[in-house]
Amino acid sequence: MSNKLPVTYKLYSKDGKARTGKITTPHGEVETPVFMPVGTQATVKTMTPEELEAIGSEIILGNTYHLFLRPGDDLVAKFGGLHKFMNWKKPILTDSGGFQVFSLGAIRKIKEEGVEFRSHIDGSKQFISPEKSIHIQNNLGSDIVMLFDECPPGMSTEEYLIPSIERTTRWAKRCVEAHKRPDEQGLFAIVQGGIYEELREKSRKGLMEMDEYFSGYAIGGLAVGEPRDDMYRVLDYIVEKLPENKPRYLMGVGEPVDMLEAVEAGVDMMDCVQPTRIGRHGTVFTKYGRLVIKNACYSEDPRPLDEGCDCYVCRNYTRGYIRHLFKSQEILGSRLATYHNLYFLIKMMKDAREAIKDKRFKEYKDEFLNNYSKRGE
Ligand code: PRF
Ligand code: ZN
Repeated sequence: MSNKLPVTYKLYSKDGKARTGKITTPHGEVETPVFMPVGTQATVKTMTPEELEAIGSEIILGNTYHLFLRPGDDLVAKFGGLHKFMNWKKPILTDSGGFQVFSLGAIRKIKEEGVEFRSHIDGSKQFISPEKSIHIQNNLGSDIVMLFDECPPGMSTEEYLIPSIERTTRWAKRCVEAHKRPDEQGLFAIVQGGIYEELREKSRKGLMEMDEYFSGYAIGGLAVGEPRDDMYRVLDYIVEKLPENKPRYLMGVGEPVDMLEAVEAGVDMMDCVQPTRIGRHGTVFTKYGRLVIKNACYSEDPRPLDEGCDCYVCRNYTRGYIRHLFKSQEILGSRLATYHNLYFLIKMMKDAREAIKDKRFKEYKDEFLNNYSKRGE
């Protein structure tokens, strides 16, 4: 392996612990902090790659678990990898399957070797090990490959977490050894440890012994049912202990309030299915909080979804029209709401970057949160 990692980070500026920077990958650059739309099944649901580019997405996610089950990573490799398969030319990060096996595969058995589960598609018995997860991700050809980890439930006890962290650290070593394309795909390690600071530190230390192989670090095992304050406390504790010259990625967090807290603690990357999922079902983000477009009060509302938004949807369509689309179960409703929600979070992160550069992040965050909790409309 050459000593130059394929994914690198350059720090631009700091305001407190919040920071701006740039990640460089084989498929281009990403300005951070960044929100990453989730494209579980080789598509960000309802969005074409051109639309994703139009709203300023610089990187998207794919999922090892789903693509392994369908259409299969060998098939994706035959198309030249995930970028070509789905016609997305910018960076892709793939999650390892560690989390999806736990949240979707109803029947599962965790062993030293790997995890047994049943496919959510046909109920067939399946197995993913650290080596297999990396093999699948090598086939998918993502720019950033996540290590195969265990994500325990948010309220797990220390007795449960200690052996779990130790196993995740042993799995990390196996992932590093199994990685066949270290010059083309960067590896990100995942710090676990639940809500306990000592255990977060234990996980971080174990992983950082292999730091030379890692292009970045993720914080896993948060936003999985623990109280909000515990999540904020853990972030405040652990993020600053990660290497300053590598990106830090908070996995599975997409609620605006949590995202800004995370940025304040020094997080650079975040992803979540929430904006696309709630959008498809008619809930949209606005400056003054969430809005459920199906509600009767919007039937004659001539305003855009969010009066403060300048996205394509808000420049061209009314609440009344979009409500009609949802009531009539027209696909365009889901498309427009998804488009706006993703734009909203990407714009929020862009504004956060500007605020950090100008050393006024705290003011930006307080103003955003003050408006967001108003429900004034
Ligand atoms: N591990 C992995 N993916 C994840 C998580 C994790 O802990 C989470 C937790 N919020 C979301 N996605 N591999
Ligand atoms: Zn909009």
